Amino acid sequence: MARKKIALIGAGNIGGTLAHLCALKGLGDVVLYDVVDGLPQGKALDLLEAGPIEGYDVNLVGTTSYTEIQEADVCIVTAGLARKPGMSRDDLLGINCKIMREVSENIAKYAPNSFLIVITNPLDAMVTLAKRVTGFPKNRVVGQAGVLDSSRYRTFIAQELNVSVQNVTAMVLGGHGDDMVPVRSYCQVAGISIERLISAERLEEIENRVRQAGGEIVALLKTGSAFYSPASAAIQMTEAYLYDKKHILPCAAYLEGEYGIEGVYFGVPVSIGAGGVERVVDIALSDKEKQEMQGSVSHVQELIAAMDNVLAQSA
Ligand code: TXD
Repeated sequence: MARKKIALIGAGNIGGTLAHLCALKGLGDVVLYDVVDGLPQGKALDLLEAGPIEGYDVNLVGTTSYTEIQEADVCIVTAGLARKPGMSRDDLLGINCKIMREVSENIAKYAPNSFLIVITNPLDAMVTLAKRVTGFPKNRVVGQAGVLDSSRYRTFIAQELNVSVQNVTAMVLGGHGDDMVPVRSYCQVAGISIERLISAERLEEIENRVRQAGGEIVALLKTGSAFYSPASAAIQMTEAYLYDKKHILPCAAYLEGEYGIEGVYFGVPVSIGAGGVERVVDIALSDKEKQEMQGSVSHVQELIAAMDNVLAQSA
């Protein structure tokens, strides 16, 4: 059977880490694309030369030409600017809109049957634009944010209780902004409700740290944003698709009435398998969580309106 082909659009910090993980896990042949000549070629060659040591046989190609992504099975987009200290994700809207439009046109042209995962910020707007421009059905366009935000929640809970991260299940839903929704009622440690283990006040502090966790890393790095963990998150989604896992993961999915939300991309639990986003999983939320979801949807809708303005001005 031929190896799968994974196209990584953007060969920066996340793109390079994605390529490394794809190779280490043997997910398929990798094409790294970027507009900066030399960057994708250099990273691909470097990774290829690690192959004999790590024992992977996958091929890695770096390119500035979209023809190389021809017939890719999966496209993961990280092309665009990343945050610097003092910037919100929404500040990236203007510049990343233009980049996402160009990237999406080329994906539609060269990899029309691919499963498309968007990572570029502001995530909820960028994934919306990718769906519009590619014209792909909603099951083949998904945004990565919730897997990462949930992993941050799980990390902090595991640290707090000094237990294995593998014992902690948690979900963060909603938009990928500071008003994201850590769903406390579904957070468990070895099946035990988190509310039995940590006080409400302390949980509030931990959840606030989750909401600010992206900014915490930006403030430390000073020149960019998190990249190891966002890459791991997108790879988990890629594996769910390639191995038809039906893995339930929190992702930005296009909603048509689910959770009472119509016509926007929003972070909800979905099942990912060979059909892409195969279904949205409906979970009962507390009144407080429902209210927080509403607040977060309003923010996403404002972001989309701002994006439409930017697009109208540049048309
Ligand atoms: O969970 C999440 N969704 C995120 C998203 C978590 C962390 C960071 N997130 C966002 O991902 C971040 O705000 C950025 O918008 C993207 C990519 O982050 P990364 O850290 O990889 O940024 P880099 O290192 O700056 O890499 C971006 C690359 C860089 O090499 C540029 O040359 C390239 O994008 N770029 C392009 N590639 C292709 N096509 C075009 N037009 C283009 N323009 C820039």
